[in-house]
Amino acid sequence: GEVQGKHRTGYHFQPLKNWINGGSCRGLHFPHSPLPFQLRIQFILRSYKSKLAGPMYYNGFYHLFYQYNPKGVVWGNIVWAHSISTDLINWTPLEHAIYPSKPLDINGCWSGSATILPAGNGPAILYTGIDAENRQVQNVAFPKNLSDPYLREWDKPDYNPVIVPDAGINASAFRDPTTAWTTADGTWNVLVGGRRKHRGVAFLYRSPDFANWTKAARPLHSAPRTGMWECPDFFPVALGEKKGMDTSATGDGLKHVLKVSLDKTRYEYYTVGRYYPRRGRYVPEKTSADDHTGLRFDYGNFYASKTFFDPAKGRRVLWGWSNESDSKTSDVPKGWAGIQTIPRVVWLDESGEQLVQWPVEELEKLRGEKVEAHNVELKKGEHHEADVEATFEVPALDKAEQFDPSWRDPQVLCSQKGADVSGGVGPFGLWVLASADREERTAVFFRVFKKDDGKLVVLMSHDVDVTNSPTVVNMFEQVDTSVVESFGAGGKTCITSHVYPLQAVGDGAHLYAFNNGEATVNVLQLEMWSMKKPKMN
Ligand code: DQQ
Repeated sequence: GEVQGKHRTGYHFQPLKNWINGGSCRGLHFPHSPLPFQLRIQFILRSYKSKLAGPMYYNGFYHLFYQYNPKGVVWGNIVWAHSISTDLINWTPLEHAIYPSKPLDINGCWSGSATILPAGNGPAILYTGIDAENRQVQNVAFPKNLSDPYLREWDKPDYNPVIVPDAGINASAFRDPTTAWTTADGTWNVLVGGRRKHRGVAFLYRSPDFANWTKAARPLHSAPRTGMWECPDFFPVALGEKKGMDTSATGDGLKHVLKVSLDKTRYEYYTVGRYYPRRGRYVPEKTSADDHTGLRFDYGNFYASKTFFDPAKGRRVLWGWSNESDSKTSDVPKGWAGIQTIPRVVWLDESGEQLVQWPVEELEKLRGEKVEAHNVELKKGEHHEADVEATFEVPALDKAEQFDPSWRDPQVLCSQKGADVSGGVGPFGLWVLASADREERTAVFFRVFKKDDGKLVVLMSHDVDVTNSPTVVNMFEQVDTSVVESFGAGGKTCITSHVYPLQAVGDGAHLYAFNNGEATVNVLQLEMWSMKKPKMN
């Protein structure tokens, strides 16, 4: 692991305040506990300022469009900035793709999505314009010149806006069109996020030609008391296969996923369900809680995510935006900042009930020197310096603590049973971004419990322990942010955290394996690589 120093100008810093107030402990249960415990942890490089608008792959290039304020350090003046890449890792910036230019988007070009049109007709972008009356309207844009491999310039046809809020729609809660998909007769379908009182809504619109859109009689889906649904994402996933599917794919061998970003709580949840194209309805399965208590892509700092189908590698790629806080008072000292997480491949788990995520393989290009450790035995209280793909094995589980059925919220449990609270089986795991004296450290760890029926429950957590005080923001000018992204249980449980160490930076950043539980744990394998710097804009 490596903490990157400041690597380009115009790079704003983030204070400690919000991150510390934001809670440092997160976790959850794995419904099915796999053994041995596999864990992949990444210290990733800060990659982008600001948040995602719409990613896509077209003609050999990955395009990242993101919400950006060219004028200042706070959210505002939103345009679609544009970078391209051939490998999702090294990025080249281009001129802004979409920016306020007409009454239909003069107050901002907000989130949306790209759709690749069939028959060589290139990509189209649907995005939310904030119009001259401050209404949220949906506009379409096309590349000015399809033979430009970079697709630098985008045109907004005069027939825009293509979707306006009708009398039944709240014009300030109507945004973020999805990637469009086709149904049987070639009809286009798209979702727009919204809210009716406290009910979150995914409005459905249909079009024969991508230009004329009509609202369906009923929304595709909605759920009570979830508030505004921002950045909806709706896509098919293959049954029993890792391969990704085009957004328009249909058939028996698939299910659908609906993800929404909750403005109210600033986190995302998804359901797995069935899509009925003719009825224009999506029905989550019983195993998918649909009241925002269910599954999340990530239990850490992760929002406004999007997926896209990558035909070059036959995979669906998920990208999230990670930011500390949306509050203006903190944005000012912190600067306009935010991170795109490393893109993750996403597919349906064998159970067909939840998604699995794993960082794109291209990330491995950045791997430098490798360090390996095998079969290290960790007795209680022991720690070994190492640096990160780790596999732990617990030979005997009889010391597992009893699971109290009243424990409902893994985050609460995690805050009571942190990495230093000794237990039966676990806590064991890794301290990352740790100073040599381990005063500063972020624990990524497991703890195993036994239920009355003999089943095991595993808690995976991040526990951040940074000794510096939030009042010394100015001292950190030289230090870059680090992000810890963890993928547990082969990618079923993901946690993203921001960590702001004072000592544990550069050569001062260490990694240790630790065990604070009674049961001995074997580190079957621990591999670690230093990470090289990509070309980042
Ligand atoms: N941010 C965008 C909106 C979206 C929200 C504006 C997500 O389109 O709803 O920058 O954080």
